[in-house]
Amino acid sequence: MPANLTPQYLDADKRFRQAKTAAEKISALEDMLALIPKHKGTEKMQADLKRRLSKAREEAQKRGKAGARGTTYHVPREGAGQVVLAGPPNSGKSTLVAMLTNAIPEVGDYPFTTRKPLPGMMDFENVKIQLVDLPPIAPDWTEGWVYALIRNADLVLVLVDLASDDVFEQVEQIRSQLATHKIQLVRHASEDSSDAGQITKRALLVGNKEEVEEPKERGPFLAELYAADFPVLTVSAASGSNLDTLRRALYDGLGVLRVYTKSPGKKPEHDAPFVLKQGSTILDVAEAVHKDIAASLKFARVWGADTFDGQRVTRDYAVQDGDVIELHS
Ligand SMILES: Nc1nc2c(ncn2[C@@H]2O[C@H](COP(=O)(O)OP(=O)(O)OP(=O)(O)O)[C@@H](O)[C@H]2O)c(=O)[nH]1
Ligand SMILES: [Mg+2]
Repeated sequence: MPANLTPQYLDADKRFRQAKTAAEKISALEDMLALIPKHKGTEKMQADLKRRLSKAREEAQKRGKAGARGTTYHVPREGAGQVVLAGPPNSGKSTLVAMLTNAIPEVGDYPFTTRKPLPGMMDFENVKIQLVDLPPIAPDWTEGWVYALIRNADLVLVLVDLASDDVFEQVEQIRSQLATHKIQLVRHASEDSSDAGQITKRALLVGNKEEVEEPKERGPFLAELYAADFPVLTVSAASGSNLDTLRRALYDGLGVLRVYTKSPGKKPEHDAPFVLKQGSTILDVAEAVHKDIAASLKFARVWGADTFDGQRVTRDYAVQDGDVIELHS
C-alpha cells in the first residue's frame, strides 16, 4: 500500500465508489489522478487510474449525448446581471468569488476543486451583481452544463493565472474550447452573430495572482496582447488588490444603466434604481415600473446629464445612466 494518500484523495476515492452516473465516476477519477502523490510507489496506481478513466470516458461517449447529459444545473439570474467565471483549474475563481460576494465556495491548491456552480451576490454602489463560480475549463474534460451556463450568462469573466508560465496559453485554451462549443468571446454585445447555434458573449479578461507574478511583465503584456479583444485587468484575489476596479469593470461589462423614478414634487429614491439595458427608452422604464403605467403613459420629465432639469420628453427618449424620471400618464 503506497504511503501518503491525502484526505482529499481518499475523499475522491469515496466519491468514485458512491458515483451513480458516468459523469460522476469520471470526475471522481480525474480528481484521484490529480491528487495521487506522484512517486515510484504509486506508479501502478496511477496507471490503473488512467486506464479506468479512459474506459469510463469511452463508455460515456458510447452512450452518446443522453449519457453525457447526466447532471444539469440552472442558476436563476438575480440582481443587475449574471457574470460567470471561466478559467483553467487553480486560477483562483473560487477565491475571487469568496472575496467579492457573500458566497463561501471551496478553495483548494489542487485542480478541480469546484464541481458545481455556486452563485453569490456582489455589491457595486447601489446595485447587486450575481457572480457564478464554475468548475474549471480543462482540455480533457469539461461537463456540458458548464457551457450551457456560459451561454446563458450576461458576461464572462475569464480568469487566468499570472503565476503560471502558461498564462497566455490559458487564454487561448479557454477561447478555443468555448469556440468549439460555438461560443465566441467578444468585447461588445453588438458584435452578436446571427448564425444558428453560434453565439457571442461579452467577456472581460482578468489576470489573477498579480502579487506573485514572475516575471513581473506578464500582467502588462497580457493587457497589451489582448487590449483589442477584451477589457483586460490584473488583480490579486488573495490580497484584494485592484478589486474595486474589477467591480466597476464588471458593472460596465454588463451593458446596463440605472435610472430613478420619482413622483411630482417628491425626491427620487436613490437607493432603489431600476436597472435596464443600455439603449432603453422611457417606455421601457414605464414597463419596468408597471404595465398599466406603460399603457397610459403620456410623457415624462427627466433630470439628467443630457437634459435640462425637468425636461419634457416623449416615450421613445433613450434614457442615460443616472437619469431621474417622472412618469406622467
Ligand atoms: N498567491 C495567490 N494565490 C491565490 C490567489 N488566488 C487564489 N490563490 C490560490 O490558488 C489556489 C487555487 O484557488 P481556487 O480559488 O481554488 O482556484 P479555482 O480556479 O477555483 O480552482 P478550480 O476550482 O480547481 O478550478 C488556492 O491555493 C488559492 O489560495 C492570489 O491572488 N494569489
Ligand atoms: Mg474553484
